[in-house]
Amino acid sequence: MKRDSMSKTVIVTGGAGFIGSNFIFHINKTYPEYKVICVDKLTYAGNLSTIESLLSEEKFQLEILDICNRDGIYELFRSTQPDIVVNFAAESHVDRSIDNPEVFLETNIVGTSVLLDACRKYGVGRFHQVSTDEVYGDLPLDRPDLLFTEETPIHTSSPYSSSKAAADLLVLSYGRTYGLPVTISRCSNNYGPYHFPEKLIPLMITNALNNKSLPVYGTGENIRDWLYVEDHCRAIDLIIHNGKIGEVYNIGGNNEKSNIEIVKIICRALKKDEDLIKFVEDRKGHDLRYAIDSTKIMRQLAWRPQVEFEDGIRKTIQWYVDHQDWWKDILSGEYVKKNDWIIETKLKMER
Ligand code: NAD
Ligand code: TDX
Repeated sequence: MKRDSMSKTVIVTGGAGFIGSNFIFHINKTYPEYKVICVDKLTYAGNLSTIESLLSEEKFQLEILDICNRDGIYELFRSTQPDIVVNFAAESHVDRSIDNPEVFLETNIVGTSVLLDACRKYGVGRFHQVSTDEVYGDLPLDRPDLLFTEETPIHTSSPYSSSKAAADLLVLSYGRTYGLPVTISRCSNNYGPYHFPEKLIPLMITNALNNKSLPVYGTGENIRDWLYVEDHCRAIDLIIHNGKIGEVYNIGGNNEKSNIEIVKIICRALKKDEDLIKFVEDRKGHDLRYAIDSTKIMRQLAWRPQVEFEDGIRKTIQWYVDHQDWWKDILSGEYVKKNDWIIETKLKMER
């Protein structure tokens, strides 16, 4: 990867969550001269123990802040003058959006608009929106020839995907109307370390390790295109440094698997009986299949997924076996107390 010798200040929102934390580790390793400011509200999905090792680093700053807090965000941008903003902060779980859409509209749409306004006001050089393949809706199961391209019309199914699509449209409109230097990436399903155990892969691994049942929605035939989280992080790195302003980039693993296949792979790897699998009521509006055509980012930015699914899923399962404290603290709710403790001790001492 081409290294940019100039030091930059990068704001990463949602950095205490799954992909945001992996992205901060990636930037920290690849560009040690960069200053990273993690902005996170610490919703149920934010976990400071994930990024605890960074808190004592000189080039890392943590701001416990809601992206919807306009005054707070403006003050942060004024005082730190970021070069690049990468927006991961979001409500990200489809099932929660079906139960309670409102907070999705607040964070995913209003929050994004606050960040865009801050970028305008303080002349930020690049705003990158981390979006999702779910904005394209779904594809039929019996047409493997069809893939989402960047030209596929937006056609959302859930309150979550609708809120992400609305944010994408806002981002593009700020590019056109105000000339804001924006880019968007739309990625397929990620997996890897620090994935919150409400999502399919970590839920199945942690339930299997606890000998609990494995709830598969509907028939389990729905298909997702899985990408190892580090490959997603490398793609975003390439886009923020070399991507064309105003462009949308699809990112996918070219690795389609049905949900039931995934669950059986996990059972085999952990030597658990498939009797643990329980078919349960289907998700409302359940998207059938996602499949991404990544030709554009491969051609323009020479990105390729580097982690084969067999390796990635083996590493991921092993990570959950080796880091039981991390996810058991989440299941027990202890991580919320640990967040408070880290804020009280480490964060206050740093200041
Ligand atoms: P996550 O739920 O694990 O993390 C979200 C983080 O955002 C948490 O740390 C949370 O505390 C923080 N946050 C939520 N609301 C906030 C607010 N109002 N202000 C500040 N911080 C707030 O999510 P993830 O899976 O890491 O997803 C990150 C981004 O990537 C999201 O924008 C999501 O839409 C997108 N995405 C995810 C996937 C995937 O497979 N997980 C795939 C494609 C795109
Ligand atoms: O218990 C479950 N049983 C089950 O069968 C859960 C939690 C999920 N599923 C199914 C639903 C989906 O078909 O597994 C598939 C994956 O579900 P999730 O892990 O909830 O992911 P998905 O809905 O595909 O959305 C994910 O990818 C796109 C992320 O959560 C989004 O943030 C991202 O935009």
